[in-house]
Amino acid sequence: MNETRRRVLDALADGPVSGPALADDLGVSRAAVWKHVEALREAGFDVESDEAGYRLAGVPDSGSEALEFGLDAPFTVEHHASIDSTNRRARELAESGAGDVVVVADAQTGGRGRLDRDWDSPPGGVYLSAVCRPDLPMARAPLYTLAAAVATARAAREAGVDARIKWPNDVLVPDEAGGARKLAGILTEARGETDRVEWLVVGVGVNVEATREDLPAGATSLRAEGGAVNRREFVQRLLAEFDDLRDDLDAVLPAWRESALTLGQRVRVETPGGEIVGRAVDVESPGTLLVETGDGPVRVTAGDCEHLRPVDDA
Ligand code: BT5
Repeated sequence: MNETRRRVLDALADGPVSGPALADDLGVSRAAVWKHVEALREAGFDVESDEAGYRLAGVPDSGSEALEFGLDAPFTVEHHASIDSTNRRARELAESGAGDVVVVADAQTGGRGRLDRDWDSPPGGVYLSAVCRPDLPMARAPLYTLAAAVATARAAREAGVDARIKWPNDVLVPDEAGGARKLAGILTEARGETDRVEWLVVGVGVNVEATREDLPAGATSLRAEGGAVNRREFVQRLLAEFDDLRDDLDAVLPAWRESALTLGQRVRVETPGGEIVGRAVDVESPGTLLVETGDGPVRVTAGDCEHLRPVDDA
């Protein structure tokens, strides 16, 4: 958001503040202050005014300025009510040199999962893609995916939903029947050379308001799980957690293990080289799953993982 707009917003939050005092403070005209206040109202901010001046009485749930206001991470936000895919838009921004931008949408018309699968993106969700330009060899890039999964699980738990991570990138909510439903998924895309990442786009899709009927089988949403649904707070918490972890990559694996649903479970992993069945015992840098099989330990770097219930566990 524009610097003057941000300062007006901060002053309103600390208000009441009169238009002339604010104009003086910011070194702009009263008409300029009025324009900023009107633009904020237009963006959904509740700005009250009386003889004492202007005062911020409410912040909308969504919108670029609302998402940036109070955000404890150095991202600028580009918000869309609806877009084809936030990852597609973020890649475009990355290619044009942008960094530390997050594209956020309330709905997507062409959301993508891994391997070009579809990501159902009904309105009322959180679909976001962060453009990062880390000083990192490509081999460590998967840590960003794990960091995003941890950040999402933590933000969901903060909202009152017991979210856990299934290797490598699914955020699930365990159910009473011993299964789990998918709350969120993560898709990371990157460009660079072996020794250096040029950019990373970390995309996160979270089901927030949707009912289970609106979602694919086996999916759930924060609302369906009885979570407190304030999309702005959720996005800000997720981004702040993600920002903390990307600044401290050594903390990612311990944090991932703490949130993991996969570790200790019998799993079947479909990998490009075939199927691996065994007990998932650990995750190693930069996100490799260690599976104890009948033939000894196997390290899996990529694949689709299924948690086996005792009945499948033949
Ligand atoms: C993922 O892929 O889980 C990564 C999803 C990433 C989506 C975000 S949204 C913001 C950004 N912009 C994009 O275009 N994408 C990213 P994968 O592990 O391949 O899982 C995909 C599978 O999950 C699908 O084949 C369905 O079975 C299932 N699925 C689709 N939509 C879902 C939803 N809304 N909730 C739960 N499961 C879903």
